[in-house]
Amino acid sequence: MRSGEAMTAWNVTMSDENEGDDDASVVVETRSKTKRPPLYKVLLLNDDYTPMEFVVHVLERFFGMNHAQAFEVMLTVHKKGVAVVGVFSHEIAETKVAQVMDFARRHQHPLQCTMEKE
Ligand code: TYC
Repeated sequence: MRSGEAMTAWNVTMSDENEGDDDASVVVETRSKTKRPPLYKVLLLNDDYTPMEFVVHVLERFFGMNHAQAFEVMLTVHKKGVAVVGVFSHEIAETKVAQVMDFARRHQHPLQCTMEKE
């Protein structure tokens, strides 16, 4: 099945008193449209004060990047102003944003991290 395509399932149900072993069985079929949950981009924003090494550390610590990847993404944010640093479910994205914002606040850096629906 292609990505983004709706899935069609057929649920077959029978009444309790009729187990389906004679002709009076009632078969009810309902079509279920199963939607995949929406995904959220986590964005890191540039500022003039947060040290580059701190941002690299954030990307390694909270987004599982190796040092080279983290350095590259940090430079993208520094040059372009913003970059997507990961795509997650709503709950995981919210947790990542909270972790980054809390870590930055504790270290007194103005680093900003936000999320938006993909
Ligand atoms: N612009 C910052 C500096 O020059 C570095 C920086 C990069 C800050 C990425 C935030 O998300 C950021 N020290």
